[in-house]
Amino acid sequence: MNVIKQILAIVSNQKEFVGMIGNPIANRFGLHIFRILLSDGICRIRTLPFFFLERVARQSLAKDGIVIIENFLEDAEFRQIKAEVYQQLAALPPALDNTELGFGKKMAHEYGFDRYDGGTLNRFARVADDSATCRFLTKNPRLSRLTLALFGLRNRPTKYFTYELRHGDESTNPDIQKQVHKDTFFHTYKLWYFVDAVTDDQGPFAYSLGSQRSTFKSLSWEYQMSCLVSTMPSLNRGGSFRASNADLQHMNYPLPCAQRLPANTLVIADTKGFHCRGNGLTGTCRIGIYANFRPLAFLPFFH
Ligand SMILES: O=C(O)CCC(=O)C(=O)O
Ligand SMILES: [Fe+2]
Repeated sequence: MNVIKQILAIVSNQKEFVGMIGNPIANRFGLHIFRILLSDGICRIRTLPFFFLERVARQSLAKDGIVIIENFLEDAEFRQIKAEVYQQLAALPPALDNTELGFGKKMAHEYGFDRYDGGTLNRFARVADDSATCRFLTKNPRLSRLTLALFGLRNRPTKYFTYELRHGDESTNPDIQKQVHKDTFFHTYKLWYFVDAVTDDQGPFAYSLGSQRSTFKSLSWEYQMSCLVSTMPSLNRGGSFRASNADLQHMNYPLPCAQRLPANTLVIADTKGFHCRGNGLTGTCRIGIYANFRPLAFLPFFH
């Protein structure tokens, strides 16, 4: 029974290097690389039926790993959503104080949940069915075309949250999302719709363009990392590998590029690629709508 479970783990989304996934011999034989290449292939099959939709966005995601659409909504829609987002966030009870160092646990509340990444506070509040956000954004027909074309997944309005990110003090409790990393070994997607301009003060999302594409050099780095973390239990086995600037250079990937953007911009990123959160001013907020679409890495259809 346990053997079957371990084998099934290989074709699951598990990214932590524990059990079979963290087996040093299996990784020496290339298990991690096998999972990357197989999930890359499955991802192509998943999006294939929608090849005729959103050609420009699809090309941009395939090339750069990120799609940026400025002026995504009509001005009147954008203004309504912005007002609604501010109203909703202002009505939330104050966030609990942070008592932990590092990546915090999800703190569930009736409005959604809060989470600290080091000193950075993330507040996620569910989007109501009768809201302007739902009418104009989460049920937007173009967004439905984009999720099909880019992820091969049906858009689901319940995935979206009103989102406030408040930067903490890096010197007392550093935010590990500010180190360059990849979220997973397979293609997975995050989406932000910003209701304010994002400048350096707000700590813009930064992305290493093209780093979602597997290359010989990136796979050889992944191979070394997989052997390293599976043989040294003291290392972080979370599977969201961190990369130094030297690592990126070695893989021929550019350094992450900060996405300073105007309000009313939609950003979709494949967070298999290397990225990080910019270091914003302590106490400054980045506000908008957020969604995380994580496909089943080894299942092309029927999500
Ligand atoms: O907030 C950001 O800019 C990105 C944080 C991050 O690394 C993530 O959500 O995966
Ligand atoms: Fe990330």
